[in-house]
Amino acid sequence: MTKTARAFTNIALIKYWGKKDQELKLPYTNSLSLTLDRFYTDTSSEIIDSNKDVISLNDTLLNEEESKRIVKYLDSTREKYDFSEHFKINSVNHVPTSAGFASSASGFAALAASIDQTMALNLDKSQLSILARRGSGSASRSIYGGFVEWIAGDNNDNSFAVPIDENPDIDLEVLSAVINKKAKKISSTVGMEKSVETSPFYPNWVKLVASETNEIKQAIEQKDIQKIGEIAEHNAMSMHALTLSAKPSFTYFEPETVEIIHLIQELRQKGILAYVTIDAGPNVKILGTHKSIEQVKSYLNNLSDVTTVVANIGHGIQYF
Ligand code: 2P0
Repeated sequence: MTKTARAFTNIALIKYWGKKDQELKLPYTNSLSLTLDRFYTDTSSEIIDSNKDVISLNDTLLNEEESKRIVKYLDSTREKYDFSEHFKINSVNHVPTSAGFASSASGFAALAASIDQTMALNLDKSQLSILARRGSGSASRSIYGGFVEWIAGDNNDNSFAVPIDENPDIDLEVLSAVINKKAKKISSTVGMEKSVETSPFYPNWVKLVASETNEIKQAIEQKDIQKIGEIAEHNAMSMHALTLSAKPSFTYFEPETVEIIHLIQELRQKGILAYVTIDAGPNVKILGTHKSIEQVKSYLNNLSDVTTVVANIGHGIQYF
């Protein structure tokens, strides 16, 4: 019977933004994330008697061009683990684009876990994280639940995620505010490359991430949501400062992004505990408590062209 691997998406509180090795996906810095419960990818794989992989996404067969990134990934996995089998892969994303999250983190984590199962590679969690990382950097963190740190490392074998607290007892929720607008997209892969190459602030970013990673780990241990929020917001804004200071300058922000940032700052002045974090797109994720997120939601629902969805803390890889 074919088993299915399920991986949940994660939101970075300390962002991964820049690679020192493109091919291996080795980052310049550590990063730290929270795995979320609402959005996940289910992937199953079976060995087929063919020399070509057959890939379906959301029950639709992908053509050669669309399958390219996954086939390349499978080729490197075959080489690394020295097997020649090809697969029929079915991946179903429960990460609606309308929820404002990218699916590459949960997608490659679920794919890595599925291949591990089907080929009985018996990888431990660190090896699984390495395998997921080769597909997409942020996927390395989706192996675990709760708070997770990806240790940058300096070679293929020592760049993987470690759990910080998989089941934290903390009243922390994430509200995704999705801006219903099709913006011109600069992929995160390209965006981080441009930032590394051209932003004069990049060396400072590397230093900042080192200190903020230590600070946020203390705040997590102390279950200090205000401190977690302050650090995460500052880290996200600093990442976006790298895009604004690139040559040529670019930004993922849309007018509505800035409008929501201002709204959250105003709500904080009214005593509502809420902080923003933003990835390589215009949508805003808001960190807060169950109570404060309910309050934020009611304000955001007054904005046109913005939809909201709330997530709680999620699990690591599951199989069924
Ligand atoms: C993160 N992002 O830490 C950062 C913050 C987006 C902004 O990881 O090139 O799809 O495949 O390794 O993992 C998104 O980048 O990039 C990302 P690749 P990935 O979550």
